Amino acid sequence: MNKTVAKGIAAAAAAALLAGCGEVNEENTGEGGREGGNNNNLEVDNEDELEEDGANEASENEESNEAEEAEGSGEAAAEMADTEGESVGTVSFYEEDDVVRVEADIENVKAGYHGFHLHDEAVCEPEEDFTTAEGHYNPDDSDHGEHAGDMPPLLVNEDGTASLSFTTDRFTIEEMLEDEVSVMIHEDPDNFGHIPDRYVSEESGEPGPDEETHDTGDAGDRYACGIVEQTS
Ligand SMILES: [Cu+2]
Repeated sequence: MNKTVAKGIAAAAAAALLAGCGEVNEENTGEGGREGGNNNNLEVDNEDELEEDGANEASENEESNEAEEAEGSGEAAAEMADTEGESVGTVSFYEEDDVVRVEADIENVKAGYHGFHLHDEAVCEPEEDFTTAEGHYNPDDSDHGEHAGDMPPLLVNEDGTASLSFTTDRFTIEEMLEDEVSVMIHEDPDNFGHIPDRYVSEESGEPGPDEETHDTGDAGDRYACGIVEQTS
């Protein structure tokens, strides 16, 4: 895949989008958000820890991690924090044969379905409502629903917790780390671009999904963000 070129095309094409998932902001250092509240109050669940990652033993419910790397139990992980800087859990990534297993262990999020994606930049800036994480991770310049970073929605229970485990062959851990991406939890459900033709967009006047839906899945504001970091 020619990610650099595809990313450039996607960025240019999406430049005029509204706020939300697809908003693209050209300037980005890839580093600015690293201290955006992602490293505190980590709650690490080591039940699924892999054998080669012995360093995290007995760190369950550990509360103080000062500027350390994410301590999820996978080969990569994102410590998720909301716009107030409060921890909302961890998303871990494991290499598994030819796929990547993604495990989300989430808390303190409002009940219901939430759009759940990889976004293009490893930047989580709450003061920017996480918009500087850019649009969905989409190295192939696809429409929403087919973005590499489109993941199954989070279903959050009444007590604010969610647990999700699935596999995907749309990216590898190596690609994620190389391309520097973030994980995003949105306020609203994701429609995956599934808008039947009997619906006509007010924006475009055309039936079916409009450009914003194609880019964002209409998942609304960005609720929590976490930078994907290597853990082993
Ligand atoms: Cu998103």
